[in-house]
Amino acid sequence: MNTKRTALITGASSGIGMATAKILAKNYRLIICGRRQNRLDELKDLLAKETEVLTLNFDVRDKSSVFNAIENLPEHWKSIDVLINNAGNAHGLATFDAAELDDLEAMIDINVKGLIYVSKAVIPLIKQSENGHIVNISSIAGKEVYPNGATYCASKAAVESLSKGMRFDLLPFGVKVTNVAPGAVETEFSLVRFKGNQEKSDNVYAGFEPLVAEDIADAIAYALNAPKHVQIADVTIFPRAQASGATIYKK
Ligand code: 8X3
Repeated sequence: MNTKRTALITGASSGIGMATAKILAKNYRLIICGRRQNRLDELKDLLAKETEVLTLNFDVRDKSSVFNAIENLPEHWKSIDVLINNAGNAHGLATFDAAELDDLEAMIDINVKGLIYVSKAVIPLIKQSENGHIVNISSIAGKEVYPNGATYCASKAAVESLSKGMRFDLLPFGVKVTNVAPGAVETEFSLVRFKGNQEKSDNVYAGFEPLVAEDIADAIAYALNAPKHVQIADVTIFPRAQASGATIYKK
């Protein structure tokens, strides 16, 4: 009999996913998922003294890998209480007409379709839990559109709708759904958005104090730790210097 609840985290090999794994390790067994097995192994080694950890190596875009991984979970791991849909990223920051179609497709494939695949695979297990909870990592970009971000914003607006829709549909099963919408968080996010251009990435976070991944992990832990009758539906988190997706006060 497992005494700890089990949380599955996508995109756990860096940023918000990794910070969330670290903060949840105290109270949860963890299934950490990502594309970079070496990073997952390092995180597993780091957390091994605190909790039991299983790594799953898949790309959320790859539908059959996602379903295979979940369907073939070891028996001992077939009870999942919490799903953190964190995997997601931005590719490029360009006007819609100039943006590369491959970049736009990647954002829809990862942020929207990937989240749907993982959720469809994991929800049958979550429904069995007495404490089912899904946390979807959206973005301020899901609530507001900013220039050069049409498709990224559209992908995160889809996450917002999926959070609301899942909340309706999972009511009969007592599954809580929390939507977390961060503003500027300094992670690998901008480095990926700018395809490895460190200078452009650094510039996004220059002149103000951005959020760090742990700030978002703290909010996730807060939502998960709320009393059983309390459902934190939506959390928007900005750095102190931010007031909208496109408004950051830089010194
Ligand atoms: C990340 C935040 O403002 O760059 O989703 O879209 S933002």
